Amino acid sequence: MVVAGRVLLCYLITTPIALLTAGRAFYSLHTLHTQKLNNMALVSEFLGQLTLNVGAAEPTYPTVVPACDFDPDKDAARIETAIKTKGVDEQTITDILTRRTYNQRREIAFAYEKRAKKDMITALKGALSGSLEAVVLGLMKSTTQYDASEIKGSIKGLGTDEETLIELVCSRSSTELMEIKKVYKELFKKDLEKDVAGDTSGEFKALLLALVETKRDEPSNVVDYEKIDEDARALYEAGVKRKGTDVKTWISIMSERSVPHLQKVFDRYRSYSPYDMQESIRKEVKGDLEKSFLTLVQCFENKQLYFANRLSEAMKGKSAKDKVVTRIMVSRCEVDLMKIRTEFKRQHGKSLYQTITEHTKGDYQTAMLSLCGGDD
Ligand SMILES: [Ca+2]
Repeated sequence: MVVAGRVLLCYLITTPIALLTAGRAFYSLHTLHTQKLNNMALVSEFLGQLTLNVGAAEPTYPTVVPACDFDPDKDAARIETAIKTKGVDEQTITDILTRRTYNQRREIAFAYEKRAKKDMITALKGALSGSLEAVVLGLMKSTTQYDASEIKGSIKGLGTDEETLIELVCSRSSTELMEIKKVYKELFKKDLEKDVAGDTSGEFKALLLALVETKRDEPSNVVDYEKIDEDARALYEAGVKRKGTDVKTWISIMSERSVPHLQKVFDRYRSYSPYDMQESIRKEVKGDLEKSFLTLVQCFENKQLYFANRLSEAMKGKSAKDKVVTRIMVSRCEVDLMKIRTEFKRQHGKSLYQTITEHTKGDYQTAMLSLCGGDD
């Protein structure tokens, strides 16, 4: 009881700090240094961004929360020793970095650079390899930076990893996409819209671009039943009712309406169509366009269930699809992984923790279990 109380107290104390530091999430290490100059303009810009972020923030259900009794110097020293250890002490690196929030990891990197006189990320890159390296380097990015980098990774070079691109663009909220666009530009000096347009075509391209434009309405307190009915009928008339599909109408409704509105539209849709929205998508369109619409609708209905199902699929075979598992665990651990765990257990009868235990191994498994944060 005393222990539980202490942990709760620590959480209550660290949560406002996490909120305060959340505004810094998009600052690069470079900016972190510049902040020390105590430039008034920068401070006011920082405060502006902080207000903006907190105002737009949805409630989060993280599995990774601020560590209590956090000492960045001590962590940095342990990581320095772990990197220098012959054969590299992966366990210590994993233990520390998977149990600190992004903001704490940045502080560790700052402390590391001060003491070791070199960049921690570069040092980690040299010390680690394979799936574990991907996890640790992913954790050194903010959620937004990570999402932006994953999108970049899915479209760079010859060919496109459509599956990854669809997951990222169709599952992220408008607010998240707005932040991703900003960070994408900062990181890669290119517009996300242009890169997406350059790597896709046809109606698939039109849908992704409409989403990246982030024209979605904010949820409203007023339920507009007329509009709900109108949209439901329009979706039906553009698809199941007619020969062929008026994809343009589907795209505009699904990229511009708020999520709570669309949830009601899909309910109402059943009074027009013999098939529900997902069945209708499967009947009307194919390929990447079908996958994109399905991802969108699944996320509108229950985003955490969508991720739970993605994780389950990625761990169906004998060996897990590490890339998919890593991406979801790293990108959602400070967002909604706790809820994904609940959906996973409910839908698949087995806990996410148990499933990871059975389908992964070694240091990578340790890292995934640590991000998972516990059994259900
Ligand atoms: Ca049709």
